[in-house]
Amino acid sequence: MSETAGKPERRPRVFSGIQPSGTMHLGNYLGAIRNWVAMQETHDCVYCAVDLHAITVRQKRAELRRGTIDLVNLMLASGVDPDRSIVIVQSHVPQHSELAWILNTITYMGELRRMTQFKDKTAGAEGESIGVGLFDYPVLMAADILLYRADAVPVGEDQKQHVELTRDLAERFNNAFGKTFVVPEPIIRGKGARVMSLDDPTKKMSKSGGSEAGYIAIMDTPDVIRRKVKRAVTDSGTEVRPGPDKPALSNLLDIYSSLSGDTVDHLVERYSGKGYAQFKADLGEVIVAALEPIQERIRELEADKDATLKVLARGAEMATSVAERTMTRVRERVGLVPRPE
Ligand code: ATP
Ligand code: LTN
Repeated sequence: MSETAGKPERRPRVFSGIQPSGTMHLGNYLGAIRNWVAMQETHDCVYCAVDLHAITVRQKRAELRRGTIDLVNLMLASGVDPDRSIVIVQSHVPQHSELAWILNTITYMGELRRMTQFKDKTAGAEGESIGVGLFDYPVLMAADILLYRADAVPVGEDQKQHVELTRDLAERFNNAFGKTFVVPEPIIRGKGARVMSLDDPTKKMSKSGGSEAGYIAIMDTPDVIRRKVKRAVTDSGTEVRPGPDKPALSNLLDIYSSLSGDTVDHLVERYSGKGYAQFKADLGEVIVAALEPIQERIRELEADKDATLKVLARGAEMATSVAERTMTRVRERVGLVPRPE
């Protein structure tokens, strides 16, 4: 920790989460986890598998359990370092749910009704059968962030509205009850922020929508990866270049550039006159090479289940101590009688 005039400088805090609700893919890695790893250099970070968010959509018990551990293993294998960052499962720290309840009391129905994710997820469904958890999802997310007094929240574009609601709730609480929460900023990264589907470059690469051909799963074998890239849709013409008339190539070039570190301009030059086939063959190898060490590390973690559980036990302990400090203050501000010792 750096020191200024003898006083330890507080590094800005980060909180982010991913739902353990399906197969993790290259979009999750490039759009989220890789940035999480980088942010450890400059921030104190809390990274969370948000299982309570995942159950706003019905999950199968065994799959949720497995998916939660898989997600934590992916974080660790990608370089999230539990000696520097706090790694937790959301349900292990019950203060998340407690704060969500209190924030519910200052949240307006109208605000939640306006959330585009809620509108998207319930499009076409009858109001009678829409789960309250889905409606309340953003309030739990606000609780996640505010509990740790996070300054910054790295998220994809789709989550910006939820971080804005979090800011509004923090300010509303502070105004009503006295300064308690830090008002957090969203961090939306440009490159890799939106990896598009391989079979439809107008849609984001996604585990829930679309077919398996559209995404590269983190654990896809080299052969599957090569095949998916080879079959990825391309645009008309033969030139390897980005552009509004080339959504598929723009996406493939972005993926290549994000993983290899080459600039897109440099790649365009390298593949000038070479055609799509050569470019795709090379891109397949770039993805295989990038995922290989992560897959290897995941296999090691899977072989030593206790190691992951130890990380989570330590994470929950550290997180609880920060979260409980915030909650003590919140309960006091609201006027809840402290539990007698
Ligand atoms: P789904 O596929 O069901 O829509 P998801 O893959 O978006 O879900 P989330 O848990 O909602 O999964 O997102 C986890 C993180 O990964 C978020 O920060 C999100 O912005 C990021 N992310 C997901 N898909 C992509 C993508 N295609 N490109 C870039 N980032 C993505
Ligand atoms: N809603 C987010 C996941 C999430 C999150 C958070 C992200 C839950 N709590 C707190 C950042 C901070 C998503 O769907 N990607």
